[in-house]
Order: sequence, then C-alpha cells, then structure tokens
Amino acid sequence: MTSCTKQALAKQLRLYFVCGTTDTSDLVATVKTALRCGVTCFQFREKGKDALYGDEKEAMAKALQRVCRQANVPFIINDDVNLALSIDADGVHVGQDDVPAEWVREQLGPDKWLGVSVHTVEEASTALPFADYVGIGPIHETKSKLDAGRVRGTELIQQVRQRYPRLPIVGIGGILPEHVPSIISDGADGVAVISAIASAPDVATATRRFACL
Ligand code: TZP
Ligand code: MG
Repeated sequence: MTSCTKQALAKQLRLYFVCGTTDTSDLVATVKTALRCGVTCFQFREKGKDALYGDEKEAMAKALQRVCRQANVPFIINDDVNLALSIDADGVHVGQDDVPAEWVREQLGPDKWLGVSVHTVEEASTALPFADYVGIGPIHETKSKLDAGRVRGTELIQQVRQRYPRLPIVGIGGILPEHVPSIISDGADGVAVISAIASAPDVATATRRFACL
C-alpha cells in the first residue's frame, strides 16, 4: 500500500476525471480546465484506433503529468505500467483483462497507487492485497467503453462497502452530476467520469457541477 492513508486516498478520489486524446478535442486544455474547476484525481486512459502510442503517448503523458503536478492532483496511467514507471507517474489503473494486480504491484513497489476495476465481490477480494482502491461499474449506461459489461447500478458498491468498510471505492460509468449523491450514499468515496466532463460543451461548468456536490 502507499504511504498515503486509506482515508486520505479515498478523499482524493472524490472527483476522478478519466480521459484520453480520443475523448476530447484538446486533451491538455480540457484537463487544465477540469483541474482548475475541482477535479481531485486524473487518469490518462489512451484507447481506441486513433490513440497515441510510443513517443507521442509519452510526450502527452508528460504534458498531462506537468499540469496535474501544478494542480497538486495525482496523475494515474491506465494499463501502461512501463510508461507509468518511466515517467514516475503517481499510479496505475488496471482492469480484469489487463495484467494481474499482483504483478503490477510488484512492478510499482509499495508507494505508487494501484487501482483495479472489479465486477464482483470476489474480484474485489482478490484485488484487495495489492490495490489501493477499486473502480466499480458501469453504474449507468456508457458509450465510452464498449466492453463495459452489464449496467449494475450501485448494488455492487453496496456489497463491497459492506464487506470492506475502509476500502476506497470509486463508481464509474455514465455518471452525471445528479447521480452523485446516491452513489456516495450507497458507499462510494467518489465518482470517475469521462464523457460528462470531456464531451461537455463547457468543461468548466460541467466540472463545477460535479465538484460542488
Ligand atoms: N469503465 C467502466 S465504464 C467506463 C470505464 C472506463 C467508461 C466511463 O465513461 P463515461 O463516459 O463516464 O460513461
Ligand atoms: Mg484496462
């Protein structure tokens, strides 16, 4: 686990913006605005057929890391453990179809954050020795992840929270500002959002609507 306490980490997950270059027209500008308007954690999730890779992906990651550092907000990289290590990112997020959490923890050492997406209480239990937080979803229908699986509302959040009272949990999938109060009251520490911020006509206003909840 990281040196940061579970409680502090949970607080940092309150408004977790997840985004890549295919989700918005100017990623650095979008992230800068979102950070200014209340995002508490950022994940660089570079996916899709037009996604950056190699040197271009690394240059983008460094630019995003810089703006996150200026805002004092953790910078997490989706899936790409090598990139996270080579630029000294704050952590990595992996899903069930990616490299195993145990292996990622070995690579990262004890001080980086590791987030794991889980779809059952058993997956949460398996991730627990290695993960700092779990992502649970899709809470609502999403267009941002084609293989997100069935919509599950907050039922699994409630189950995982009951089993693990102190595990930091973030809900994800189709989340709009009006969904946030019930997701939090059902046991999540925060919400992870792509499109409601990245595709908003006004990123600042959209972010503030989440941040003030
Ligand atoms: N994992 C489960 S749903 C999802 C991910 C990455 C996509 C969330 O994006 P959006 O646009 O907030 O529904
Ligand atoms: Mg993944």
